[in-house]
Parts: sequence; structure tokens; C-alpha cells
Amino acid sequence: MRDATPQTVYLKDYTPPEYLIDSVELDFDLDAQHTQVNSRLTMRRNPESAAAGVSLVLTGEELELISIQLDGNPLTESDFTINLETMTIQQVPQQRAFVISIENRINPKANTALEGLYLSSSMLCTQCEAQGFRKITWFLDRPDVMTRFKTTLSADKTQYPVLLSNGNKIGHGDLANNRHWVSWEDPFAKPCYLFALVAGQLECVSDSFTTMSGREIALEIFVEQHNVDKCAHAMQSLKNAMRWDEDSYGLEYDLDLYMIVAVDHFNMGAMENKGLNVFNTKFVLARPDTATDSDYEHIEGVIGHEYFHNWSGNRVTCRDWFQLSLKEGFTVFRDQQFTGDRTSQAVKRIQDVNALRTRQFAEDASPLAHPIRPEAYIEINNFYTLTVYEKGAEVVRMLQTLLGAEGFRKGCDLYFQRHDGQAVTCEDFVNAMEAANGVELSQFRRWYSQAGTPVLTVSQHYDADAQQLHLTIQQSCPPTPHQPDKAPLHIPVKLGLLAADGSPATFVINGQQQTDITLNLTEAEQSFVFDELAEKPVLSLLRGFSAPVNLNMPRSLEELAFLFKHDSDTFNRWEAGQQLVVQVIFGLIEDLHNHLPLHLNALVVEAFHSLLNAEADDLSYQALLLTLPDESYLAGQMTVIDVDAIHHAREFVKTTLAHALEDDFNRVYLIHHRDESGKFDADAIGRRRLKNACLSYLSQLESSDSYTLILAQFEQAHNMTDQMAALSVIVNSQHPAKASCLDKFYQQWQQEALVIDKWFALQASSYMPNTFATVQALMQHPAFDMKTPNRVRALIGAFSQANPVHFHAKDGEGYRFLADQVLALNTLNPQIASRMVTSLAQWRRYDKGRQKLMKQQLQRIVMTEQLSKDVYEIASKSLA
Ligand code: B3K
Ligand code: ZN
Repeated sequence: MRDATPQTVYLKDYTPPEYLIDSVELDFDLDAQHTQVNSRLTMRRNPESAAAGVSLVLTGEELELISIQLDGNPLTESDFTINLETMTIQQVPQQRAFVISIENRINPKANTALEGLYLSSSMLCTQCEAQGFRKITWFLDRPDVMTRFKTTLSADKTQYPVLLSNGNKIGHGDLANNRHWVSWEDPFAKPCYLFALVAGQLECVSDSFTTMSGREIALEIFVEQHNVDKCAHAMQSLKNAMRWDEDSYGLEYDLDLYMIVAVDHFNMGAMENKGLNVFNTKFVLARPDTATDSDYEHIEGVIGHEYFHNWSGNRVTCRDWFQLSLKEGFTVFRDQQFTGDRTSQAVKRIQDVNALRTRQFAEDASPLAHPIRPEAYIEINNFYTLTVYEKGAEVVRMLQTLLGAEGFRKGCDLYFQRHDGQAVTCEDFVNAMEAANGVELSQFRRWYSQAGTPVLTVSQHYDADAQQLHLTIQQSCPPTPHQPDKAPLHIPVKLGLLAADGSPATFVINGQQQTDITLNLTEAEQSFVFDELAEKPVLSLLRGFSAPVNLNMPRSLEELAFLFKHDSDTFNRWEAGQQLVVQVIFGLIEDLHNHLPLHLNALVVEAFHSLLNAEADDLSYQALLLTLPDESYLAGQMTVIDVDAIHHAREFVKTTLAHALEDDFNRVYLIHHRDESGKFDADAIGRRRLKNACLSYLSQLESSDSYTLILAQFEQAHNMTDQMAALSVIVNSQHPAKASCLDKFYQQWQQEALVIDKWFALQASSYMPNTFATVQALMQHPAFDMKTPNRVRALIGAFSQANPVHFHAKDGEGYRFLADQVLALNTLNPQIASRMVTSLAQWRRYDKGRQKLMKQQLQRIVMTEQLSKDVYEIASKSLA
């Protein structure tokens, strides 16, 4: 908990560690409530450190000291001091190596923050990133101190038959009193944030993988007994990821063993600990009847992500936590490429951009905006953000766009070759890209230090006489905290032109004939001329979303409808449909504000009509083309967010389309509806996505025919995708069978925690009138538990982040409710609490009445005594 003034840590204050730890031997005597840790640190002065002084400062929090020795001699009270976060040993040898031996005690069961060593159900596990190791024992808990670990675990044989840690198993044996021990050694030096241990009653699902150099790797997934039947997909995903990293980056796995453990209680998705990943069960377990198609895809993506960290994160790690995007942005980019290759690049790109624009752009426009390489933090856990991860991945993607696939790969090779075994910086990454390609990226580096989403303002003029298109692009970037003025960025802008018949138009630029091009935008304003255009072309700009920017470019609805039909760039084709609907919805919102009756522009109906009647080979892509922009995306485009008008206008569009195109939706639904299970090929997934998109429109009709269709799908479904799709439309309608379906679903799945999470989330995000009362009632449900992050996210998270209409209810009850939960979580689990506060950060974007109510709750939170650093930082920065 917070002392009076939480300290801010600055990037500019970085200094190399004064001491190094060459090796550590850790002995854990494990017990749920009294674990004893014995550690032997072999240390020496760091020759790179310029600091004077002979004392040694180790980090440690919430630890009970039993004894401490220096080179085998016990230290007395006068030799060291301990405070809340550190232990300072007055004097240690400067000219030679020395050994610090520490014995301390911890209580995993009392650790509800789920950081350090904690209890999840009946198993013990660890989470050390970013700074959890200091809750296990005193250490130099910083990523640039890399150490070889040898770990011995001893525990009761019945309660903890499986004892795991990083690296290779080097010994095991029995002890008195039904206890046993296992020793592990990790041959790779690593920072302590990659340390892990697991102990529990776990079943092992095993397989193997032969690497490109012919080494056989044992693959082991550990789960509780009742989950053994849900590991096959995770295992296959792991093998796919290992092969993909060899094929795409030439990177091979290094240890002989790769272990994954699934735990119920986890603050985030998963953790890349060396050789021993710990995963949230959500990203491991899947069976056709329990997991949706999206779950299947996310599991493969997250398994890939953690696996890819073995190189981008573990072999080459971060010098300090300000460099987090070095490993996270790069690894997200790698997992996006992987999923795209495994599924559909077109669909994956749209999903990623959609998430980026809806959520990261909102963060970048809020008081919490920060560059992908932040310059200051109070609590580093607050910086595992969409900006560091998703925008960080976009920055890596832009490097690839600028250097080309081959040049980018050369840069990656050089980066891994130069820095294997080191803790480095974002600068080192860009340096490698430059050196491998003989280019200069100094202006590009601003993407690392400048926050905010740039805006490109575009104007064009066609000169018929000269057969030229003149394009002018201005870039600007709104101010963000501590950055009032922004310098121009280096922005790659991909574009193409379309002829009047929809085919690609050929043009000449810089003396070269082409059909598409990547422009390098480097100035505040730049003009480009495209020659030899006999007719006025239609511009398809920012293809593939080649840079994370907002476009300000006036376009007619006709032009958007044209692009929606013809653009050969799959991203821009989808985008044209989105912008068409966005413009129409904003027109309707204006009509609502002016109390005018609503009419849907016939262009939209026509565009959807021809889409529903067109041939399609990628059905998942087709489903995306049919999906209306999210309410939160629409909110991001409004100066003063009006949640009710957005909802009303969007529902109006959806309902009008459903009525106008009922036959089309019905027909497409029936063509693709099958009652099947266990099929996860692109075709089967695409069929389900497309028909469920149709079902969602049909549900708007609230007719007895549609109700019958929906109920039949719910009752007959043999896969979770179809069951959930049906239940979701039922919950968001006045369907007479709503209560009984929800009840049936609960009865059917009460033993499957991950399915019950869906049940909570669905109800919490419903638009139906009595949702807030339902949420309050669900807080009292026997299956709700504040100590299980997945449950908290399913109920409180879904309500506050995925239910704009009810969370932002005018009376402020939603805000008060959220603040109550944040304060309750603050003492239990500060990381989860601070994630929940972020929904209030955007208070300035709402009307005066809501602003006041949101601000009041933020103030109430900030004024609370014993506030964790995590919550304090988010709440106080939101108010600033
Ligand atoms: N590196 C971890 C995230 C750790 C979060 C600590 N608060 C998972 C990942 O990004 O792969
Ligand atoms: Zn990661």
C-alpha cells in the first residue's frame, strides 16, 4: 500500500546496476501459508557502474527476514537496514566476488495481489514480471541484472506432487514426513522477472517437437485433472508457433523442454517465463463444446506470443522497464503475423486495427496518453498498455513497411545476433534496422518518444487538362500530457487509385509507372503529383492501415460505396463500408438532436444488398464487411460523446437493414447454417461468422419467426460459437425464453469456469433496460468471486468497458458502482483495481452532467486512504 507520496521513476535517471549477480541458488520449502526461501547470491561489483560507495541495496517487499550472511558470516542489525521496499547492506567487498545468503519467509495464501508467489485454487505459482520477484526474496529486481538460476523445491508429496521451475530438471528425491524435492537448473542467464515456479496436483499432457536442426524438444502442458480433455488445441498451437518462428525468422528453441501451466487465477493472459510459461486457463483450455472460434484463435495467438518471447524478450531482454515495447510491441507484431498466416491476413488486420482504433486511440486521446517508450511511471504495472503493446506493434509494422519484408528480416537477424544474451533498448533495435539496411531512421525514432494519434488532413485535385492528380497531405498531432508541441513524424502512406470501372488505375510518379505506392510523409505538409491519368481516379489511401493515424478526408457517400464494392485492398474495402455507415450514423445523430424523424440512406441498403448477393471466398471477411462499427468506435469520433444517441442511431440502422433485407439475411443464414462440432478450418469458422452476423440482424426484427430460429440454434448447437451467438442475441432482445435460456446455460456449464465467465459477461454487457439491476444481483451470485480476476473482468469489466449505455447512465449509478468495486479491489488486487479505473479516465469527453459525476468518483478514489500506487497513479493522472 501507498506511503504518503508515491515516487515517480524517470527514464532519464537510468544508471547501470552497481552490482551484478552471477548466479543464484534458491531453495524453497513450500507451504501454502509458510514458505521459506533460502537464497545464495554470488555477486560482484559491476565494472560498468560509475557509482561510488560500498553499500549494497537489494529490493524486497512484504518479506519476513530469518537470517542473513555475507560470505558465511552472519550480519547483525547494525550491518544492514530494511525498509518497505529495500534492504541496504552497509558494506560489501568491492574488489572480489562475495556471497549473500538470505533466509526469509512468505505467505502465498495471503497474497491476493497475485504477484510474487501465490496460491491459485490448490496450486502454488509465481508471477514475477514486472517486479514480483522482490515479493519472493531480496534481490536486484531489475531486468538488466541477468543471473543463472538453480532452484530446489521441496514440498508435501500429496499436496504438491508436481514441482516445476525454469530450465532442466537435474535431480529429485524423497524427504522425511511425506515430503520430496526436485532441483532445476536454467543454463541461460535471465533477469528475475522470468523466474517461475509451480507446485501442485497437476496432470501432464505431453508431446514433442523436432527443431530445424533436428533437436527433439519435450513439450508439456500441465493442467488440473478435469481439464486434461481441453489441451489438444494448445499443444497443436505450440507446435505451429515453433515451426512458424523457424520458417519466418529462422529462430529455433533453445532448451530441451518447454512447459506450460494453466492456472485459474491470473492477472493477465499469460507469462513467458523461461521454459515454464504460466497461462491464464482462458488461453489454454478449449474443447469444441466449451470454446468459441474466437477463443480457439486467441489461444493460438497467445501461445504463439509467449513462445515468440523466447527470442524477443528472453534471449534479448529489456535494459529497463521503459523499454517494455522493445519486447512487447515486437512480440505482438510477431504474433499478429503468425495468426494472419494461420487464418486470414485480411481478417486479422481488420480485427487488429479495429481494436487499435477503438481502444488504443482512446487511450492516446486521454489524460493517460504516453509514448510507446514512456518517460516516467509511478507503478510499472500500469504501463502494460494498449499503447506499449498495440501501438508498439504498429511502429514495428511501419519499420517493415519502410524497409520491405526482406530488409526488415535482415534487421531482425542483426538485432538477435548483436544482442543475444543482453538487456537492451529500443534504440538498439532501430540501430540494427539501420545498420542492416544502410538507411537512416532518425526522424522515425520520434514514434518512440511522441504520444498521441497523428491526424492526416488530405486534399486532392484532379487536373483534367494535365491528366494529373494533385494530392496534399498535412500531418498534425494533438497535444498530450507534458507534450504540448509535436514534431512531424516519418509516416508511410500506402495508396492506390481506382479507375471508374473499379479496376486499379495505372499512374506515373517519379517517372515510374505503377498501380500502388508507399509515400514517405516527413514534413508537416507535402504534395504529390500522379501523372498520366486520363480520367479522374478514386483514391484508396492508407491501404492496409499503413500507419496508426486518423484520416481527415472529406468523401462522398457515393465514393465510399464505390470503394466498398471495388477496392482491391481488403482493408480499405472494409474501411470504406465502415466510414459509409459512420457518416450515415452521424447524420442520424444530428437528426436525433434536432428531433427529426430518422431515415436510412438508400445507398447503405443498396451496398449491403449487393454484398449479401455477391460471391465470397473468405467468409470471415464477408462477415466483417457486414458488421456495423462498434459503439465505442463511434464514441471515439465524437467531440462530446452521446452514448444514448449513438446506440439509438446504430440500432436504427441495424433494424432498418434487417427489415429491408430480411430475405437476404434469411437466405444467407440458411445457406451457411450447419449443425456441426469440432470443425475449425477457415471455411467452417467463416460459415459460422457469416450466418451469426445474419442472425444478429434477424434478431432485430423481434418477430416470432426470428425468435424461433434463434431459439432453435440455441437449443441445437453443438459448438460454443453457435450457442453463444444465439444466447447473445437472446439476452439483447425481449425474447420470451430469455430467463429460461440463461438458466439452462448456467445449469449446463456450471462446472466450466471459462464458460460461466461468458455467462456473466453477456449479461453485464446487455443493452436491455434492467441491466444494472442484473449486474448488482450477479455481484451476489454464489459463482461470483472478487478474488478471481477472470470473474471480475467478466462482470465488472464487461459492464464498465463494454456497456456504454448503462455504465454511463445519467444518474451516475454506474460510476458509483465502479468506484465501489475499485475500492474493494484496491486492497485485494491493485493491478486489477487499476485496470478497472481506466473507464473513468475519459471523463472529459462526456457532457457536463456526466463529467461532474465521473470526476466525483475519481476524486472519491484519490481521497481514499491506503490507496495502492497502481490505483493512485491512474486516478490522479485522470484528474490532472
Ligand atoms: N509479459 C507478460 C505481461 C506481464 C504483465 C505484468 N503486469 C505477458 C506478455 O505480454 O506476454
Ligand atoms: Zn508479451
